[in-house]
Amino acid sequence: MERVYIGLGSNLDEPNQQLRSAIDSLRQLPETTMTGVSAFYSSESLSPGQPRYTNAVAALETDLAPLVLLDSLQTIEAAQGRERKERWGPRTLDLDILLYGDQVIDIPRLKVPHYHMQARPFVLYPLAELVPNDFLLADGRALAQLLADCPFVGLERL
Ligand code: PH2
Ligand code: MG
Ligand code: MG
Repeated sequence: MERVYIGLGSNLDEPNQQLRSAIDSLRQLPETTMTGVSAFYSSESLSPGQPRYTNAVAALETDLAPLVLLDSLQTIEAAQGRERKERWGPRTLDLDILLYGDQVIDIPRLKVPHYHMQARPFVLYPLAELVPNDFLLADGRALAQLLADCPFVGLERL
């Protein structure tokens, strides 16, 4: 079993409800147990002119291999109406593998730890709710240091 953290995001079609549906679907994944879910957080989109996002992080214990898990997440995204048109377009549901045990993965389909997570308060603060204070990412970076470098600005805890 590997401990995995999934970032959830939505900024279309009732984002809070999209996240609740996605959490239900994550709970149903085979060979997987959900061990925690953060609070929901609202923030402006990083892409100007888009609706606000709701974000959260879920903790899973899973026997699904990384790419099998990624396929499962993309199936859930598609079932909730995710359309892949432009990169960084608005989306009904985005499910990102943030961390997969202590693995560092760098292949075209999947980069773990998730790229740019260190600069995204809507990822780091919900993640911090689910892990110990001395938590280290797979690449050795301390979450506490990333939080110190990424102020809680523009985030609203729902
Ligand atoms: N995701 C993006 C682009 N911008 N902004 C917020 N607030 N939350 C997101 O999850 C987000 C974003 C692309 O994945
Ligand atoms: Mg994303
Ligand atoms: Mg994504």
